[in-house]
Amino acid sequence: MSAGTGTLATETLAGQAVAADAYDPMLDGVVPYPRDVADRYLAAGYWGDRTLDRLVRDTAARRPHHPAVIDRDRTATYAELVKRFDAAAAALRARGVAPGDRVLIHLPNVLEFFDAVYGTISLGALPVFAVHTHRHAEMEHLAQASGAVLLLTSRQIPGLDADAFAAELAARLPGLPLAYAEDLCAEHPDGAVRAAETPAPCPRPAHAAAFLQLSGGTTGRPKLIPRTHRDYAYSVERSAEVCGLDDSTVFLAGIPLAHNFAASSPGYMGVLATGGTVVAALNGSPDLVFGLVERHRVTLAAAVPPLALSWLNSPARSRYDLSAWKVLQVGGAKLARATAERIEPELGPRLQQVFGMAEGLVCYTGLDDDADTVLGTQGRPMSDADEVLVLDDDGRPVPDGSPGNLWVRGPYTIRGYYGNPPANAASFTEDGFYGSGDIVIRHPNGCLSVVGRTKDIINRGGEKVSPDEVEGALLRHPGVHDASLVGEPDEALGERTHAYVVPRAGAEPPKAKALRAWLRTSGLADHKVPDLVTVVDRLPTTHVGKISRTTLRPAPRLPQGES
Ligand code: OOB
Repeated sequence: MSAGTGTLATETLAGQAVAADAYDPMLDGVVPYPRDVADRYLAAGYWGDRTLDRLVRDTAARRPHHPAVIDRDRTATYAELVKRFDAAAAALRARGVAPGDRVLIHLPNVLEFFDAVYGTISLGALPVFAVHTHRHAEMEHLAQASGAVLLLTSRQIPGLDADAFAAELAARLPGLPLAYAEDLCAEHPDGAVRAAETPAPCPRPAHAAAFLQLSGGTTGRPKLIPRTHRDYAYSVERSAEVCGLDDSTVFLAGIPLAHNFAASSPGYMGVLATGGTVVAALNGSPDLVFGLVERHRVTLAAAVPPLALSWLNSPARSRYDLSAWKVLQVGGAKLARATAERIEPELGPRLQQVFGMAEGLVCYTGLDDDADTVLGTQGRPMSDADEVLVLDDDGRPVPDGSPGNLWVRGPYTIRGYYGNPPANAASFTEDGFYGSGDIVIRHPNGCLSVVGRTKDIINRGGEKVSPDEVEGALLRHPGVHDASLVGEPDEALGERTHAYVVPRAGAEPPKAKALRAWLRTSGLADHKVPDLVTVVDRLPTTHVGKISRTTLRPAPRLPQGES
């Protein structure tokens, strides 16, 4: 089953095989950091030698009996969690997964998510982070793009008939075996993992690629983002420091743990590296979240803006004791100032804005920043090694206070997507700066405000929707001649999706409700089904005949002074 592992030399470090060359990320298609830059990051201590499972194993050695993960009525202490990783790794190995293989992870926020992720990592294989709301259309793309050898899914995905989903995938992806993460530890219950079959913790060195994340901030289908152990470990540990985590932190994510925000900013990885407790919430509904905050004395929670708004507007909050809750992090999409202003007075916790991207850069507002900074900016880059440029369309720096395109380079920002030279040519400069497509204003104190996006992706409450993908799905409907999807301002979501559909001549014009139902059954994730559908006679075009999404959009999307 092994693919793309590169060559593992036999030099030995603490009994483990490591690559002789500490620069090669050991995965085809990964763009490495230039050697002189890597030397600088190593010498300055940004990069260390711990793998991501090692961060948790070290905590387990320090406080084995502390609760690490709580999922409903199940609590795993650190010692138990690490045993589960080893059992899961042994089960995966028994299924033929080898170091360097890719494993598609499709799990909600449950204890088994940790088995799947860290079991895969402990084996030296690479998780590919699908989101549990993805369905077969996304799975096919991700399986193909990553070359995954196994899909790990769950019987606990809300609203999904797991057996029917498995049967459908087996028919569409006959070459991709599927396993339930719930079976991994059952196949190798704690005591049954014999020393001989327990793989050594992660046989890959810290400079190797650790996993593939999905891009959220660009156009088209999600691209695969390779992160190395050492760059991600730095991002996680620096985040934990900036956010003031300690071993009394109790963290709850209202969003999927598979997303970069909930994973590393500081996310479950930051908490598990520091010695706190992660409370797994199956969804972000106010009653569930408030109940967990009260019961487990949650101190830190992470949400996207629409979720934060739903918590704010829920009458349920007065019924719960939320007094332990110190900080609410909001990120993933622009938080309206009016919402930001209500958080501390109405909900209790202090607000921390988080502006990040799976490609790397993460910015935080500080817990002691003044009100204008916390309410009106998305924070400052977390590392003094982040090189942030704000440039006009001709690549010239714009002064502080003026909007410009964001470009970034640094010790935890990737140098290229996985196996995707065209995307790299479009999004990276030759000297390694990543262009996020965000239009930002830098303030004199170094904080950034996000004011728009140059690219077309629609940010529907933190869920990124690609017009190309939805239009492609619409075009497969027999009654549709052409279609265009645009984002429109929406109070709750930030942006909602609006599909303009041209009916096929001679066919019965599709009805909005039926079309939306059809998209769902065609395998598109729920959040990608358009919020509004309007049937039109024709779509506006540019001078060269391309469909003009700009003309369809109801209002100018950028502040004055920009074009
Ligand atoms: C996070 O990561 P992605 O990869 O899903 O999306 C990145 C894009 C950014 O380029 C930006 O367009 C948008 O999402 N975004 C924000 C934002 N945070 C992200 N736009 C405005 N305000 C914010 N606070 O979304 C992500 C990764 C790590 C931490 C937090 C979010």
